[in-house]
Amino acid sequence: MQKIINNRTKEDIRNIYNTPLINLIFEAASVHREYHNPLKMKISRLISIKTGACVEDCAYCAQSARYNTGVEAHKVLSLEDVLKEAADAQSKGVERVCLSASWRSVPEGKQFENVLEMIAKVKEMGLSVCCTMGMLEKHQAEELAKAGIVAYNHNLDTSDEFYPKIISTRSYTDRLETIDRLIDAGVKHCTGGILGLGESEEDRISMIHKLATMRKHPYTVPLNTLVPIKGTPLEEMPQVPLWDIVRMIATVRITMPETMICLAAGRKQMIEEGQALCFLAGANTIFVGTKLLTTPIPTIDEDLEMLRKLGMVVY
Ligand code: SAM
Ligand code: DTB
Ligand code: SF4
Repeated sequence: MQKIINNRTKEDIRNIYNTPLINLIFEAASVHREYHNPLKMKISRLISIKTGACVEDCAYCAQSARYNTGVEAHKVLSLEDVLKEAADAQSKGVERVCLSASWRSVPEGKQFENVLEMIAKVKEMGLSVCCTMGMLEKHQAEELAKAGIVAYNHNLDTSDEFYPKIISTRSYTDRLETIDRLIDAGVKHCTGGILGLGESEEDRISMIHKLATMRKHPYTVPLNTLVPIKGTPLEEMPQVPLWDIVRMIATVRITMPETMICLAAGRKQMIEEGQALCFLAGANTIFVGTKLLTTPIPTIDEDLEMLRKLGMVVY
């Protein structure tokens, strides 16, 4: 087993990224089976506890209040509704849920206590819980650690250099600060990005470099491919070629061998054979259900059938 390295140079990452694809996939698949059981697929379900009306201007997002996307904003879900969705997921064999909120940063006071209660109650059902709710203060990260969440999703989305072209209402440094607070508090971070924002290959390499040189590698790297949303500045972006996604997954797998890789947004646009290549290259977790947050995904029955055909088992 190779050692876990977090001081690779950008040049190292670039060399791995530019390996001939057939060799890259083979190498990634080899690393993958040294560190993970290649037949195992973690499935989880997103529950959007607050949808839409977000004050941020992320150019890809259906939930930003700046764009006319047709997404209906709703107030924070009641505890009862959250538990209903969690029970529905559990009845289909899902063991993990991720509570998502369209907040710039996690609110203080009553609303935060409300979230902590949701986490506790969902855990009481025997499910494990992740969250993604925007930026966090130090004490909030500590409270979430106490609440016993599996991980907190907070993406870098792209490179430091390209970031201002996509989001102007917060900086890359803001994102990194929240990730630092999570690490300090002992909460695992789930940190990745999106392909297809108009970024260059160098931006993709730069994002992987940032992730692979964190003082702690992310517990999970979610890789999203842009689902173009009508009404956003990125509505006309072309579809990302499958090979780019596979190359990205393989590079993340080789540079962060212990990390889980989530094939997140974009699966609806992929054929099963394409997804199989992603799993071979190291992706080992997916979101299942009827939708992600606002966009469709394959049905859970379709997903379970695909995994059965591949001989994979869900947990
Ligand atoms: N509001 C929180 C935040 O920004 O951290 C959490 C939810 S936010 C929707 C989580 C991630 O979803 C974003 O960082 C982005 O990577 C991904 N995402 C959002 N809209 C997307 C889209 N249209 N296509 C692909 N990925 C998307
Ligand atoms: C992540 O990186 N991808 C998930 C999860 N973290 C929260 C969300 C994807 C959202 C895709 C667009 C939508 O459905 O609105
Ligand atoms: Fe808000 Fe998150 Fe969407 Fe950005 S990605 S607009 S912060 S919900």
